[in-house]
Amino acid sequence: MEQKRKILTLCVIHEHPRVLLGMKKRGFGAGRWNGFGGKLAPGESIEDAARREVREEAGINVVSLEKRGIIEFEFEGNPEILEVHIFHSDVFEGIPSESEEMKPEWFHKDEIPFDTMWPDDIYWFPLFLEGKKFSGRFLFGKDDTILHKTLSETDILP
Ligand code: 8OG
Repeated sequence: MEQKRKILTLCVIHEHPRVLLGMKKRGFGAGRWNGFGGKLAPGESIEDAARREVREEAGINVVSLEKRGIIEFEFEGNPEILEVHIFHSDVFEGIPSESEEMKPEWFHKDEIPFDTMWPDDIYWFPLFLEGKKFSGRFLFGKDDTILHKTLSETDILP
């Protein structure tokens, strides 16, 4: 079966010791806290898409931006692969504000609401908060249960 790959961005603002997450109000992942991100616009680079999505969803401009991870997500019975590029930012301009898609809120790094986040986040967030780079793959089954996972630290990210 041919596998279709879709590239997505995800940016987490980490102003130590606090982390900015948004409650996703609609669409894929609604009802979950997450970083800010989404699909690339035609012709857009991955980094430009990451900046644009944070601006649109949280009303702020990221000044620093560092890629920290790439994770591939697959859903059983669906040939599509979601390739999510995860970015860290600790310098931004503006005040986070609610958008049609996201309601931003700060969380202390020890109080991240993993039970209302994607179930894979609990595995990679600690690496992210420690400043590590990582790559991995998660296969989800029914009700977003994790059927298979690989996750490892890496020095190089494309
Ligand atoms: O454009 P849209 O809102 O559908 O983009 C989906 C966002 O969700 C995008 O930022 C990537 C992100 N995302 C996934 N899967 C997962 C996941 O398993 N964990 C987290 N934290 N984010 C995810 O697509």
